[in-house]
Amino acid sequence: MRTVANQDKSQQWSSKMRSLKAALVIVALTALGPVSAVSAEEGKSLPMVQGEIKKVDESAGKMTIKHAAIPNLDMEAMTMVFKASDPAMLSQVKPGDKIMFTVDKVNGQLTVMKLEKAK
Ligand SMILES: [Cu+2]
Repeated sequence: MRTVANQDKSQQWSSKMRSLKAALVIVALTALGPVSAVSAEEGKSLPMVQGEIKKVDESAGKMTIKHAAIPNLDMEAMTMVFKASDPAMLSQVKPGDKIMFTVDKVNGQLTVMKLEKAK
């Protein structure tokens, strides 16, 4: 009797371990999923930069921004023109708006990659 009971317990135990392992695999896959999605979307993580919109030129697809230092471009604070990576950005802002944005060099042009209004 005793032996049978012990065998039962060990079978239960190993089946618990199996489901635990399965759960861990699922957790690991779930954790990896969003990370790879983000890196595929953004390519690389760019630092957010503070700025203020000075001018919006929708026909040229550009905007003038008074910006803080841009670490990834090794650039000091100044006012300059940037290309918009998405034309929709230009209709979201107007001169005087305080923004947070990221910049990268795309085909040799300094381009706003991400833009959001600062709160
Ligand atoms: Cu600049």
